[in-house]
Amino acid sequence: MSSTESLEPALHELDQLQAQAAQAFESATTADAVEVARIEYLGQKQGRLKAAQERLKTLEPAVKRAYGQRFNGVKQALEIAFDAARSRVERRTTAAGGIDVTLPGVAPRLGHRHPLTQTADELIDIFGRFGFAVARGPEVEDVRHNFDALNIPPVHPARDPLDNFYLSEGTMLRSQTSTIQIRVMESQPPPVRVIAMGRVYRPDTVDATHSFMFHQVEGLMVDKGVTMADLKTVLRLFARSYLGEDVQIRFRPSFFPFTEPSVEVDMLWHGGDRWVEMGGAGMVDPNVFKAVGYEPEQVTGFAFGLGIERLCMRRHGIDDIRLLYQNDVRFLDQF
Ligand code: FA5
Repeated sequence: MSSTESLEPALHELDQLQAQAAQAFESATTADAVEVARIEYLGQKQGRLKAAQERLKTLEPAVKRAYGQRFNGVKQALEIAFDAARSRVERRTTAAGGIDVTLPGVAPRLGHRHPLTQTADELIDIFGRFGFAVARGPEVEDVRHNFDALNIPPVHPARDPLDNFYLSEGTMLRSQTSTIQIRVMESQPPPVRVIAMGRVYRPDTVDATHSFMFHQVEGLMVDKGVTMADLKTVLRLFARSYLGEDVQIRFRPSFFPFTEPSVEVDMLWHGGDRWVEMGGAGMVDPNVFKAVGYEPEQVTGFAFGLGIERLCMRRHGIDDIRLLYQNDVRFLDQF
């Protein structure tokens, strides 16, 4: 074998080594990857540069010099490539305030709507299909909308300071969404077909089905010839849509100052062993129509107010209303 023959392949391998090492250092984006490349190419024991140096000993004296010169060039290029890679990943790390931005990211935990929000949205959907639009009203109310216009006179026990959250002489946190019936009728002539929902506040003692803050959905339909049969049909259809075809509801005679006649609506609780009150309802009292400037001889109407928490609890088999307010993700994750 002549000296030129053995030199050419050896030089070619040196060129390849340089190209591969450059590629490895350039594509390393983390400190760990740079270290892996360093060990492979510049490692003192088994690095590929070391192996190329060992090869020098096996070459004939005539070609040693040429090989040695090329080897020195490759060695220098590899050291420069390594230094560049190392300072590049270090810069990235410190630029991000000590955080290694080259590490895979932490995927954000995706949340979802609270079960009460889901319930509210579904109620809007169902009543929307029955032709009910959505109305809104303020949580801080005046006593006219919470009581007077609803035919609840100043001496009525429902106005007792111990049963309400008064903010001042004439204002309070609304105790029912029936306030919005008044606001809607004040702002438009009949016919009316709306639902309204939101938070209401009462200093009730907290237990499994009572809270001092809860949500109600109010319904109001006013037109010529609206009857109690319409009320019962709408509530039955609603209960079946939201709670399932097999749900049982019952109507009990009751009293509200703003409806006449009035009923209480109960649903058979999950487990089927007891009835739980879902809401109150009735035919709008003529005095309410008078208070908002409607003509009681011309129109009739029905109204209802249902507890959203209890509907949500019945639907999902939740036993305690307090679970809905604790924001424990182990609970909320289930819906
Ligand atoms: C009312 O609030 C009437 N405004 C309903 C009404 C509207 C009658 C229109 C006639 C016409 P009641 O106080 O019964 O009624 O409350 C209605 C529903 O709200 C109850 O059936 C229950 O489902 C829910 N509810 C009442 N108090 C609480 C409470 N402390 N915690 C959770 N839900 C409650």
